[in-house]
Amino acid sequence: MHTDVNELFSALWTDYIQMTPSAAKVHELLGKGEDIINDHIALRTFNLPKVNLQVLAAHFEALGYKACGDYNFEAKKLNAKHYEHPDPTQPKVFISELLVEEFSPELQDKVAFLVEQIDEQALTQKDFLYSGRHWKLDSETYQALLAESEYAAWVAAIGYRANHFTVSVNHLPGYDSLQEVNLALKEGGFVLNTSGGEIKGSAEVLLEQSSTMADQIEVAFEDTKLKIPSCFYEFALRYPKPDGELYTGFVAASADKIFESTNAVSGKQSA
Ligand code: OOG
Ligand code: NI
Repeated sequence: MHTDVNELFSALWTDYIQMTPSAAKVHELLGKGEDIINDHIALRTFNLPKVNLQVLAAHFEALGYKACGDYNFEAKKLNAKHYEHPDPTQPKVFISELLVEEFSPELQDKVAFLVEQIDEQALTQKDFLYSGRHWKLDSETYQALLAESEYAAWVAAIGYRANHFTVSVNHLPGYDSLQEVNLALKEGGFVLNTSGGEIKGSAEVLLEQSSTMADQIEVAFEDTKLKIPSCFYEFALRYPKPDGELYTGFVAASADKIFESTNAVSGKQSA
């Protein structure tokens, strides 16, 4: 496990921009060469005891992070929690897990077979949260998982790494609204997730979010290579609560749509 928060996020970022070439370009466009404050990052996993949400969370808890909110996504069959660090300038962390037992016996067997292949020791190693895939995967298994759950297929193919980083628009110089950020992104040629509208949430729920659609990158399977969705970039604007402090939670209805940023863009799915 890491002993330094900044070192962990820096390693997560290095891995993330390798998986998400557009993220470096978005960072340059919005940050104009300066650092950008991250609102949060997100990670995904399966709820099997060996690799569940808690196993990932332990890496953040060791750095002082505390669980702050629980979320459930009934249709997608996911649970999630968010974590906060005592230093509010550190990114929040959103971790979700797939409720594997709610899927077909076939999916359950396939996921169990992947998870069995992880070396137990790897789970607590420093680099686990950006270590990618720990199993062999063929394209047939990927497609079978994809037919039942886009999320299951994503974790199977992409593995353990930041699914997205999120620009804190509150801390982004030169932009006063999420509309302005979205406009700059579209003018820059980036494709936004329009599920549930370009902007998810509102001032009323104290959080507005938007995101790019995940990059499509070539991923190697046992039998072939496929161009599939990797990771995306998110943008968040938070509003103050009645006590004047910015809201720090998430909004389940909005998160439900953000998950769809890794859906395949039609016509661009295969290599
Ligand atoms: C997480 C989706 C939810 C948010 O900020 O609401 C989310 C994911 O896609 O893994 O990131
Ligand atoms: Ni997010």
